[in-house]
Amino acid sequence: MKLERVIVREVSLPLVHFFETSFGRIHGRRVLLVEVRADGLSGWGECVADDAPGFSYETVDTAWPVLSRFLVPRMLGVRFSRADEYPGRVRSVRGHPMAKAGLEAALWDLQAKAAGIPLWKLLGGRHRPIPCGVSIGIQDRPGILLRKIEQELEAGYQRIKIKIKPGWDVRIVAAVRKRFPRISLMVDANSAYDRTDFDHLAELDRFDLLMMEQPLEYDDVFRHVELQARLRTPICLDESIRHRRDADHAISVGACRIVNIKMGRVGGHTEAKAVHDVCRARGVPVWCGGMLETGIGRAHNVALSTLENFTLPGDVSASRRYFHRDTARPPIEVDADGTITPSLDPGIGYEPDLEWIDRITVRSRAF
Ligand code: OSB
Ligand code: MG
Repeated sequence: MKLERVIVREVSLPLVHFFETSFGRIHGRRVLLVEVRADGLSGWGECVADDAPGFSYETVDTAWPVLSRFLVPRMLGVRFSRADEYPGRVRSVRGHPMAKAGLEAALWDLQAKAAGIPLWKLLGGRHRPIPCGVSIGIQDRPGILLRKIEQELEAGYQRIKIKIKPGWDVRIVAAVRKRFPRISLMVDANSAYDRTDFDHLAELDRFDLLMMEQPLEYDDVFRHVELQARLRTPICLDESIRHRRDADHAISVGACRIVNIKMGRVGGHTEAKAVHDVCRARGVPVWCGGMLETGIGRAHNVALSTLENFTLPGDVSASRRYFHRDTARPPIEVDADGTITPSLDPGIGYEPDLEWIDRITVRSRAF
């Protein structure tokens, strides 16, 4: 296939409800959608970089020029047969995994469509229901959080993750546990703590949490080793795992017992598969993280989650939790048992809603 055209669109959507992490509160989402065309087919990907450099140094406004100037030109007009050739072509571009992943995702979708098979199959997954959890942000009051948890449990979600930060942690988790003694519960600190907080974090051990996600700085694997040695609760790393070597190193030194895989954070499906494989070989379970994706990105996450070692419920949930109208059709929905069954259609298995995408596009560039 020869890549004839690449279109990058920035879309902007309000969130149904604000989302707050230890980085701050957001009310809307800007994302880049990447479309690649060849042989009359279109492949779609989503770049998950955010408006602000909180979770990552990347933003929408860094991903745009990196895609335009350095990534798209390396693929345009190129004859390609396999999406996993792409990482080699962009290897000389340092970093910027989210920008890279957006384009790579579109290439995987295109390859799967050209082969007439679902993306999950091309990635090496198995058709099975994907267990889903939800991530619930920091709220103005504990009562609001309890109500939200109740709603999500009623919708069938299999695991609840709550965001924590200093001042919204032990007291809040205690209140949640008191109200919901037996649910599968975990916390995500998004790097909000440091080594002076170990005694405080150890207080969370008594709540029987499924895991504690990324308590310390993204570049501090060393202190995660010390913290994990002190905790009964498994540590799961998110921000710290940038690629397969990070996963290998973190597991080798005992910095975590679980790994969160986000295609955007590690630079694309090829690297995500490699991280998955490293973890599987070491007996470390993984789950698919989320970045408040719209439907296109969510569909990719569903496909990735069909790989064998994705054994824990992911942050792969219904689009309507975040957006009034999705970029994909049908919108990504979760069954009453808290699972998503992957589509059997070719590629990502969902259609981009072009009319809606046009309406929410704030800039676009065709190459
Ligand atoms: O750390 O997992 C995270 C959202 C934005 C940035 C980072 C994270 C998150 C979430 C949301 O927790 C997960 C979702 O998409 O539902
Ligand atoms: Mg996280």
